[in-house]
Amino acid sequence: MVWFTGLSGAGKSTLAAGLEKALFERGFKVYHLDGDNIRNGLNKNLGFSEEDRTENIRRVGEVGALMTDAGLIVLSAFISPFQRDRNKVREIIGEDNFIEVFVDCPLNICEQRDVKGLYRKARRGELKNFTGIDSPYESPEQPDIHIFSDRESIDESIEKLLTSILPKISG
Ligand code: GGZ
Repeated sequence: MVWFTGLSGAGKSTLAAGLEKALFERGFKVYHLDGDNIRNGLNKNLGFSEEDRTENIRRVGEVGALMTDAGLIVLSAFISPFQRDRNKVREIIGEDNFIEVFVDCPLNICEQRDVKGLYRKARRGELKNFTGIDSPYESPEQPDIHIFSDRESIDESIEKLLTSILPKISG
């Protein structure tokens, strides 16, 4: 399971989608989990309190474990702000099958991008518990792969991901 973590707007879903395509083209059976297919369905009842985020990540980990068991390469793109929650998923999936990818982008750049206007809402107080504004994000200390999305092009980042991941999932 390839686990993307990072702030909203850092580029997790974009990179997961790009990696999904690159792996699919190489013949791998791959599935991409993110807010769109998880928070609108299985995790519909969860919000953004600390407890709900922890439960969100736990369920994604369990679903990822089942899909991994079924032989899929699972890519997940969730903020997953707490190190302990990411560590738990690593335990569920198993050390050998878990690759943590830190999509690192300074908060001010994510805020400038503000693709969905959520940072602006959070700054105005219209959206509570927003990661990076009034809810914490714990950066991974030792990610398996470290992407600097403010300095690397998407293609460069995908190349970096493939170089590191292909040897682990091939044969
Ligand atoms: C963070 C929020 C919030 C709050 C709504 N905090 O940029 P997006 O829009 O598409 O991605 C964000 C997504 C985060 O959901 P996750 O399931 O990845 O979060 S976690 O892992 O912490 O459980 C953002 C949107 O949901 N969003 N409210 N308060 N992001």
